[in-house]
Amino acid sequence: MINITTITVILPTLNEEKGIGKTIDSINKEYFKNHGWNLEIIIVDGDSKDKTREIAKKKGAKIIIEKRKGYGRAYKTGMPQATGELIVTGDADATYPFDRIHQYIQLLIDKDLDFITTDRFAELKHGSMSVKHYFGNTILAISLRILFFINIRDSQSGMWIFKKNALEKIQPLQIFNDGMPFSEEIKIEMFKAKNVKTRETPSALHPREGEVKLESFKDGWRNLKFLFKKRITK
Ligand SMILES: Nc1nc2c(ncn2[C@@H]2O[C@H](COP(=O)(O)OP(=O)(O)OP(=O)(O)O)[C@@H](O)[C@H]2O)c(=O)[nH]1
Ligand SMILES: [Mg+2]
Repeated sequence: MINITTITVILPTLNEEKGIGKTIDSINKEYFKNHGWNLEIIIVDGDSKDKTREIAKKKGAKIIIEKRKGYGRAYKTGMPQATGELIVTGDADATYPFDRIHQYIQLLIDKDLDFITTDRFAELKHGSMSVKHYFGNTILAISLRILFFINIRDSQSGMWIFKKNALEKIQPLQIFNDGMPFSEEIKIEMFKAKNVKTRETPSALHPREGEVKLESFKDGWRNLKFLFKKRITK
C-alpha cells in the first residue's frame, strides 16, 4: 500500500494561455484536501510568448522553463523534479478531464497499480477529435497492439497516473524520445516492464482551447516510424 503525502501534476505548456487556467481550475482540490494529499502543480514551459506562465503562477503552479523543443523533452525535464509519490500528466489545453483525476488516483491506490493510462475514445466529446485524427490514432493504436502485444485502445493518450518510483523500473528517461512519440514510448515501457502493474481506464476528451500545434501528418508519420524502429531495436 502506498503512503501518499504529495501528488504532482505535470503539464507541458507552449502558448496555452487559453487552456492552462481552465485545466488547473478543473482539478477537484477539495478531494485532495479531504484525503490529506498536497497538490503540487508543475508546468514545464517551452518559453511561451503569451500569458501561460503568468496565469499558471497565479494559480499556484511551479514553473520550469525548458527551451529545448518537444513534448517528450518537457516531461523528461519535469518528471525528475516532481516531489510527489504519484505523478499525473496531461495537456494544458483543457482537452483532458482533470476534473476526474482524483477518481483515477483512487483507482490506482485501491487496486495498487503502478501505471494507469487513460482511454480518450471511451467518451469523445463533440468536436474533440477530427475524422483525420481519429483515423490516425486508430492506425497507431493497432500498430502498437500488433508490434508490442500491448492491449490498449488509445496509444496516444497524454494522461497518465503513476507512482513516481515506476520510473525506476523502466529505461532511463534520458533515452526517451523528445517529441510526441514520448507518449507511446512510456506506455510500451510501462506495459512491458516487469513488476509494473498497469491498466488502461476509460476516460474522455474535450475540444481544444487555443491554437493547434500538432502537425497531423508529420507527427502521425513520426509516431508510426518510431514504433517500428523501437520494435526493431528493442
Ligand atoms: N514545453 C513544451 N510543451 C509543448 C511543446 N509542444 C507541445 N507542448 C505542450 O504539450 C501538450 C501537447 O501538445 P498538443 O499541441 O496539445 O498536442 P496534441 O494533443 O497531440 O494536439 P491537439 O489535438 O491540438 O491538442 C500541450 O499542453 C502543449 O502546450 C514543446 O515543444 N515544449
Ligand atoms: Mg492536446
